[in-house]
Amino acid sequence: MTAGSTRLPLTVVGGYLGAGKTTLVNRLLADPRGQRIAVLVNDFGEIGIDEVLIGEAADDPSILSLANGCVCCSLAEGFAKTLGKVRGMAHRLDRVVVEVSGVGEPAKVARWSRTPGFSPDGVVVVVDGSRIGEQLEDRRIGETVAAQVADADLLLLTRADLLDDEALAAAEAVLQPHSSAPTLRAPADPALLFGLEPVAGGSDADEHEPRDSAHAEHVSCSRVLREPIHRDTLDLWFQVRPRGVVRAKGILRMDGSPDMRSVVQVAGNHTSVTTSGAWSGDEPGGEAGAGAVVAIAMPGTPRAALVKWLGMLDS
Ligand SMILES: Nc1nc2c(ncn2[C@@H]2O[C@H](COP(=O)(O)OP(=O)(O)OP(=O)(O)O)[C@@H](O)[C@H]2O)c(=O)[nH]1
Ligand SMILES: [Mg+2]
Ligand SMILES: [Zn+2]
Repeated sequence: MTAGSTRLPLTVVGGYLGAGKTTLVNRLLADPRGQRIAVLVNDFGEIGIDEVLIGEAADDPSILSLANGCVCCSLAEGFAKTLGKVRGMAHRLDRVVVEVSGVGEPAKVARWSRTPGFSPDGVVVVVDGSRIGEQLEDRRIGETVAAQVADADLLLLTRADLLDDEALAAAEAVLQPHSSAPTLRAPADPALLFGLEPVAGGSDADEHEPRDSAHAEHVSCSRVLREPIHRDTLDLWFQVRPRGVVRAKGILRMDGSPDMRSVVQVAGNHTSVTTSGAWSGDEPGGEAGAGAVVAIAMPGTPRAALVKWLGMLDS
């Protein structure tokens, strides 16, 4: 950066639903090496879950949330406004990280880093090593996932902890035809991932006209809960996930520990319930409620199936 310049490096973090983008951003915020970081998080579902989960990781990061749509298309205007806000805060920031929605096109978002006040700092695409093979072959989402991978300056392979060497090598091999970007295995040192110069030398994103066929149209649905949930209900709920559901997440109260924040995650076949601090009343769903859950499914999934599935949590 030249002296007196106030251009903020902007890093884009993309990758398919549930790949591990927020986990990566949180790791950076937990160890920011003295950098002051603003995070713009684009949650595809109607209710912003990630903004709460990111808020946990750091003392006072600047988190700006963009929920209910995708910044690469339907929310582009809202994103431009939010970037304007960030520009106004530039004097107290060192870097901006944008988590793109799990369906979005990272390169489209990276174009904004060439607007006044910002400088491009690369596109990191997070890939779930346990699912990438099947995702690339899926006729509904394969193109979306391949386009994301092709946008990467650097690829981060997650769930490496769950895979043996053979499976990891297989995941790296299926990525090869789609990208020549270097691939790191998670967890990777955030310093390697942020502070990147774009490999493409800066002109790449400008040369491409926006793809007119946007990414696959995923179906999403959310539900605010009124009562704390029983663990058995949740386990059953995991089991009866309708076909097509790729992602669900929520922050809610369990009846065994109603004063705690329970975080529910479904990413493909991986499910988890963890606790994350005390219930504050500021969680999605409002003070009187018991939290909220968002579900996202493949294009073509009947929304009614999601409505019914989420309804199980609140009956
Ligand atoms: N075992 C394992 N789990 C991971 C890894 N990375 C992420 N996860 C888990 O995967 C789930 C989804 O992770 P997130 O970081 O929320 O994924 P995301 O890409 O931000 O998801 P969306 O924003 O909804 O698209 C969480 O339960 C994480 O704890 C990893 O490297 N290994
Ligand atoms: Mg996320
Ligand atoms: Zn989009």
